[in-house]
Amino acid sequence: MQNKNQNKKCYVLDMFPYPSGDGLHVGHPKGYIATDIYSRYKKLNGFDVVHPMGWDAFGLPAEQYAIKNKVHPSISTNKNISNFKSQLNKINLGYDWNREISTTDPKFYKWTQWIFKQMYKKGLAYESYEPINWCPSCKTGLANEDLNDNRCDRCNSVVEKKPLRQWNLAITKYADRLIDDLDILTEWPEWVRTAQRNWIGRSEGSEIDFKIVGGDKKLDINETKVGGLVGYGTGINISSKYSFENTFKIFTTRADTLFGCTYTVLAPEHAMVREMLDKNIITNKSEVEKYIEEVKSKTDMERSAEGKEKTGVKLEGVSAINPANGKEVPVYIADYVLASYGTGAIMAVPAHDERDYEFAKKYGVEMIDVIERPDDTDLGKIYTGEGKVYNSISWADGLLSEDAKLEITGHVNGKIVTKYKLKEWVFARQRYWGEPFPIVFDADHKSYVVADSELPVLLPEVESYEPTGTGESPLAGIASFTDVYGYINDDGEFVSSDKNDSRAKLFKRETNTMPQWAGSSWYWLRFLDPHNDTAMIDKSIELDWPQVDVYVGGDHATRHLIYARFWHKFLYDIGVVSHIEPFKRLEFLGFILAEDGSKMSKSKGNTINPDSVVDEYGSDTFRMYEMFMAPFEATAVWSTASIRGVKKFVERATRLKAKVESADYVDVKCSNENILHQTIKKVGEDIENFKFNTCVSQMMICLNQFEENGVSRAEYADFLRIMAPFAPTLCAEYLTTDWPAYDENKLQSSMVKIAIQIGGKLRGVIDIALDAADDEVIEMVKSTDEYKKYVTAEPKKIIVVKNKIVNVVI
Ligand code: ANZ
Repeated sequence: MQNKNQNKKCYVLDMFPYPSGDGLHVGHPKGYIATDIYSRYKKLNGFDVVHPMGWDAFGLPAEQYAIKNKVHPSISTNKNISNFKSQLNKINLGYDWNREISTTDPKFYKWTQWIFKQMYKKGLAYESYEPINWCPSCKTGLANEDLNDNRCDRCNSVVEKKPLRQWNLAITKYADRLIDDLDILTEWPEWVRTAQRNWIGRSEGSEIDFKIVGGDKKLDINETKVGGLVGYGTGINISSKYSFENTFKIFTTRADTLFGCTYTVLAPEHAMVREMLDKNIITNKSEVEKYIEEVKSKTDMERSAEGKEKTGVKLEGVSAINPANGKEVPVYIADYVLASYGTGAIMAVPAHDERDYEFAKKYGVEMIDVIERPDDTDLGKIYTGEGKVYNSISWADGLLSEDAKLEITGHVNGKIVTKYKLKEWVFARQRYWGEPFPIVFDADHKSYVVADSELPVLLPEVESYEPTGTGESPLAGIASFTDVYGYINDDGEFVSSDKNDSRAKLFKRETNTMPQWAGSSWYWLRFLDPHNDTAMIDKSIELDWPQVDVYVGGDHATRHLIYARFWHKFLYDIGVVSHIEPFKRLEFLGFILAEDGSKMSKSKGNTINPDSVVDEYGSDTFRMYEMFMAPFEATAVWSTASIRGVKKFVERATRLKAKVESADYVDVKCSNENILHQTIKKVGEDIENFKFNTCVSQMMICLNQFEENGVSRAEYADFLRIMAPFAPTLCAEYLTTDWPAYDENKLQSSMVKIAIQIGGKLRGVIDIALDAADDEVIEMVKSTDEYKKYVTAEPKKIIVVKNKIVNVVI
């Protein structure tokens, strides 16, 4: 690619849509209009701009549409794409269609498969058999990111846990970098960065082993000798008293409070609970089983909701031993402890943890205070802050929390660990409409990636693409796809060959497909070099365009934007890209709501089709209205009354254009210099800052003044130049000319309007130089027709209020 100017490049990108069968409603193009204005503005300022559009066309939505409408997904997808495209063209969006891509195009997904292959080779893509989220209605496994409070993001069904053979991507290996590099993303909204930090959820803490004991008590000869205090430092092994002993790990961020632990909690799903039930160690078995059953229907979000009444059941017949002092404490199961976080077990410190406090109060568990409060905090109330340890043990008392965490963890042979809420990325889907994996298996189910010459692994045309629901992808039933003959080459990669080749063996292809998020995790790179057959992107092009300059969208604060950053960092690690972050600046748009203030959706029947709005009002009005409605990042409500107001403005601008073109000067009464230069400055700056609504209002102010004062052809041409990115139909001939420059000296008005008041009544206005001397002002007032008409005798007094008013007292 040739660059006009080595320094001035601008890559402006929209989050590309999935081409749904519903088409666009008026909420969708808001971001596209903004990027179009921004791109056109940058071009007018001499930038080499890349502004492409493409289609995120694989995945569940496209497939579900296809199933519902009984057409093959490839056919319906193509149809939907052409519908989207014509809708976008109708809004006069100047995309560079030479760069168009679709994630479903084998030429594109060849490289999606290639990236997966590189991840596999680096050990970042691996199979596992753990229970994963399973949507019973979509009949597929899902990643954590595909859930909203344990419900499927697509269909709202409560997901189940189902053990399934899976491909995982080791995104957790990148967790620290994904958090730490947020610091360089200074042009991202702060709330998105916070959302990502919380999603990744890094916690520094300690893992500490607790012994759990139960069952029959054996005779213990030592008990009396040590006065009941057994455990660490006493040389007595407490567990010898019981028939059952085991250990479980807890995760805590507050090891400094270990001496204040008065009970422990296992998540109801904890494996040790099951074990102890099965071995009849727990004596209130039916009560415990009942509680476990109740918890099953609750989502993690419900379970951890703040202020929710705490529930739980004490495990009778067992106790845990605090490793710091050997004290026996009760063991509970409670749903506020989640199986999916930390180790699924906690030490509870009711004196210093809110949830433990509520629980202990309800169930009458002891509280031990071990952190000194700052002076102004009431004793007796729970204190969750850090401070000085006391009430613990001589060597720990007096330490500050920070040091105590390390010391105490060390003393009980615990481990300092970092935990993340982020889970590995469950990457396989048991569906048809996705990228096939570049993986084959031998007879022993050993996996191999395919050689580059085998890419792309094409998605076969099939008759039946509906999900099987068995946990197998529909591809599993297609022998012509699954069965391949070939051999493993010197690089350990699979090469297909003739069945009769001496090296040939039968291999089976992976039949899962990749999730919808795969293609969108790198697509911005492909736009830069969409037709390259030998590389995903040419190295020199990548060096010229190392980052997307502005990325615009209204969704995916965490999901797509975390996946994309992860893949980009991986591509950086293997030398494909030269920057560690893909998106320099991020602009998040606010949604457009239906006229009644509710969310627009096909099912509610309250969507407005942009096609009909454009037919009625024209694309310029539609574009300007969407920008004018509200600040870009704010939610806005569609209003037919307001779009009419914008239409009037566009019509006035059109009429004035015709007038100016037919005569060089249109009734020029006074200079428009200030307003014009102010408008050039403001609109330019506001476009840079994505403040499009104030651009439009400034243009309205400017037009008002032109209409009042009259305007010269040259002045109006400048106005149309700044209006061109917004209204490219009306201003078509100005789209290729330069953005006008403003003159700093012309921003301040040199003239003022001064009102003439005669005998207490407003009689007229004069235009005069700013800060003119009083004599000069009086002179001018006296020469007006109004003065001659209303002042018949010598006035009593003439009072001049500088730059404002002249009061003639008669
Ligand atoms: C004892 C303690 C004392 C705690 C104290 C806090 C304050 P973050 O920051 O979110 O990582 N915890 C650990 N695993 C849990 C699970 N699976 N379900 C519910 N809660 C869990 O929080 C870590 C803290 O959350 C841990 O530190 C633990 O409570 C609790 F004064 O341990 B703490």
